[in-house]
Amino acid sequence: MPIVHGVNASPFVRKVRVVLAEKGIEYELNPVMPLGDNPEYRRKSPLGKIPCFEDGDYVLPDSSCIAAYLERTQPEPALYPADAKEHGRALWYEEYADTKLAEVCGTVFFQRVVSAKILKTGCDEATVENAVKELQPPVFDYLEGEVEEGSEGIVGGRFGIADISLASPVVNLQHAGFDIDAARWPKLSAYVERVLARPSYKTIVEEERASFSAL
Ligand SMILES: N[C@@H](CCC(=O)N[C@@H](CS)C(=O)NCC(=O)O)C(=O)O
Repeated sequence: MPIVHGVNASPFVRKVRVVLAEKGIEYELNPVMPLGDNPEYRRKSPLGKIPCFEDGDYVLPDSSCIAAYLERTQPEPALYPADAKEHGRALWYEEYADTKLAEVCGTVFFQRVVSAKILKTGCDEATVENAVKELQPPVFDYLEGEVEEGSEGIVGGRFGIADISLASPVVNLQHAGFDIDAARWPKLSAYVERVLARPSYKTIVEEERASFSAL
């Protein structure tokens, strides 16, 4: 059975797990923590980051690489658009989610959950406030303008890799006790809610909530 190395609090691990769930691929989760210095893991994931995927003698780090690989090995259900322009847009939203959105949601998650509850080194509330008031709004404004009301997917109205990628960092925001304000960003908030209501997401997020509520 394939192995996903990484812990489920990571938006990138979650993204890969949702891709696997959507494609109905069974796997084992090996809870490798980020920022470790295990030389054996470094050989598999040279940047030392999670997730890393392993299937027999095939090893592949990086959530985007893993998702693209899985699309080739198990094409159904398709998670990438067939149309070239839509495919390009899907990759763009994936990139935006993995960089900018993950950063503005991750800052809050790091302070409120990782630092305060796991490392027990306290929460820098000024950093949290800056993220919520200054860093997140322009990102949410941009996405609010990109999402079509009531659509299942941000690209062509069809669910796929862009939606999986965009919803994942928002789960970290929710774990930290925040969310996208539905009054200010109604289309984006409802869209993320629809994505997170899918069975693939629901199962994984419920499992995560149970582990976080124990902290
Ligand atoms: N582009 C990578 C990003 C992965 C990533 O940044 N993972 C974080 C955990 S959420 C990590 O392992 N950080 C440890 C480090 O940067 O050394 C992906 O999509 O998989």
